[in-house]
Amino acid sequence: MARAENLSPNSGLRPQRRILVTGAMGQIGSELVPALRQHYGGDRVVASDVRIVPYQLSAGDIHEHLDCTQPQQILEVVRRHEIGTIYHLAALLSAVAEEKPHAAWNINMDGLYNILEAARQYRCQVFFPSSIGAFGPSTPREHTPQATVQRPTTIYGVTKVAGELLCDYYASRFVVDVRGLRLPGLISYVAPPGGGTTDYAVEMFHQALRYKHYSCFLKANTLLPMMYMPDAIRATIELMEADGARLRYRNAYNVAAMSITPAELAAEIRTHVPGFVLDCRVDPVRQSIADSWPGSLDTSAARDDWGFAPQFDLAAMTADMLARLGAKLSATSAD
Ligand code: AKB
Repeated sequence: MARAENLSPNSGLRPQRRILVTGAMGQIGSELVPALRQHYGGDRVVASDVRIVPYQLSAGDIHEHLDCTQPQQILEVVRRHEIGTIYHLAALLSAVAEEKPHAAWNINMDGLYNILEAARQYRCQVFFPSSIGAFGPSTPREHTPQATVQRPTTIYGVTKVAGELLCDYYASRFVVDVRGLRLPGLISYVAPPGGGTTDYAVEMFHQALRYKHYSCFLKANTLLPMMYMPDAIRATIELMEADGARLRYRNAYNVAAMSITPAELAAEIRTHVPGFVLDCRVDPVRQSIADSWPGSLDTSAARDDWGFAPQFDLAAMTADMLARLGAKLSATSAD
């Protein structure tokens, strides 16, 4: 689980109304929801997803079935639970979006529009997860600036750029307190990733521990920005608690903790799992998505405006990930 206890001192600013998380059963939501419950109290957080909850809810945990393409459902949940903050995580990731572009537009764009409209009407704060997918082949690839060319060539990227612009518009036109991160690839041992291009990294850890062998769907030298999930969860909550007057950007801030290739990740894993073998069976769709994305990001705006400071580099992330995933896999196989 993300370590919410590591949050900075200004985390004492607690919102009075409840917090709604959409897409709560996804890769980020699976760790953000427990972190928010730990930080603000379990009765303050409403987890929602269009999927049916497969697990036993702890006593007191609030869960709603919510389809973000249905505006009335959102308004009803926001009204009934007195929501003041919405973490809007429900979205299709890059590779799945490319398979289903119409669904991607519907879920990623209509969903965001409906959330922003509910936020406008009920004066909610909103978190929007943008992505490195909001950049494209004409963006400077190294040390990609905060403000730069954004002409993505994937439907996922199109929805992320349009989403950033819509967030900017609601912030300036309707004074909605919208905040966002341009997330890199996220590495986590809690929930399996769901259809991203950077998911190779999570798959590699699973396969290394199970079989000491992984066939990667990207070329071994594909450089992409990444971050360990505990850093992403902490950054998300810190951004939402930051002094709004200091935020120069309402679309989304560049964040990342490392830039790595599959070969570099494999070499680091090999220091803990001797004999681990990486080979590559390249998927042309996901390779072309990765080739259109930055290799590294300039994160100085996030550092300057709200103190972004990731704690895990490649070595620290790999050691923690192997220890925690290893423990989880052993516990599962012992069941
Ligand atoms: C994906 O690969 O689609 C996501 C992302 C970088 O936005 N992890």
